[in-house]
Amino acid sequence: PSAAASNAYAQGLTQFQGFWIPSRSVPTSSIIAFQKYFQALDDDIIVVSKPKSGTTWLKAFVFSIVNRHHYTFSNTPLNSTNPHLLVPYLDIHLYKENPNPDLSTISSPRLFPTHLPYPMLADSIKRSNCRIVYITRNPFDIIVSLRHFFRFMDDWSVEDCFEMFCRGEEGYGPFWDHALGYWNMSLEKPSNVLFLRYEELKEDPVAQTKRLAAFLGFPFSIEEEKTGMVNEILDFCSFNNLKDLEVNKTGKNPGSIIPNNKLFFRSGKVGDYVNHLSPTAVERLSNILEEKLSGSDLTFK
Ligand code: PAP
Repeated sequence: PSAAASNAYAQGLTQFQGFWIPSRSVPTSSIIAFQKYFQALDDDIIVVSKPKSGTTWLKAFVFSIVNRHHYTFSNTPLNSTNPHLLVPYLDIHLYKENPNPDLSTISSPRLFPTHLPYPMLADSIKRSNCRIVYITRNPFDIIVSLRHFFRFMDDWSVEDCFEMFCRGEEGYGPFWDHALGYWNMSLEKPSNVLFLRYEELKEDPVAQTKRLAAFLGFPFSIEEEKTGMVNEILDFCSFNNLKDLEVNKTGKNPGSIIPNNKLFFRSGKVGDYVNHLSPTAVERLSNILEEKLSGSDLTFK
């Protein structure tokens, strides 16, 4: 690995409450403020992901499902606003801009995305009856996606990213602890925590969309199922449709360090890692995962 990426601190990561936080974009003070002041409401929806696991997709998806009676596909704000601007993060945006933001004017259900691991969520979320949707993805594709994404600021090779990941030293890592936290909670409190996988959404989109909508408390009616609403939402939120919207092709979110919205849409495929990681590397990380996840039923293919 190159010197630049060989050390978590050199990448701007800070070890905080057991995880590596990219503290250039998420100062630990904004996490502390969120933990101290955030007051969850029972109908809040917390949308959680590790970077590059399907965040952009899930934000658009959850927004479209819960707002389907308010907007049509021609007037939804997703046509002109990138999902990250429309549904801002708790930690990266809201509590970074203001340690105690007024969130009371947001109409319900409030959607709050975050990359934070379960143990770092505000206690009020854990005590409330709100819903948490977690999306994860096979870590091999995450590594490749991360490497392409961060090329705008770091000259990492895929090997650099891979080595970091194997040590658990990536933003919001270790990956296995992040996933296990939400996995265990989804078993303990299935009506409050839903565990989704990027690959399952791709493989069986209709069933997963119905599952998500029912979990969120916005199930599809028989009439909606008959008239094709599930597929309309899927088509609207598909990689190709979102990627080709002008705002995502040529736009940039104001105030964001991400140079353009296009970066959120690369190839949107499952299994692209085979073109970037050697079989030896895949085997090595598979062994690490097996060890780290042993004792749980959580597995990644
Ligand atoms: P973020 O953490 O920066 O928000 P996130 O959205 O979690 O990134 O992940 C980006 C990945 O989701 C990219 O994967 P890739 O690099 O392997 O291509 C991106 O292409 C993919 N993606 C973005 N939007 C969609 C979508 N609507 N459907 C499927 N995949 C998507």
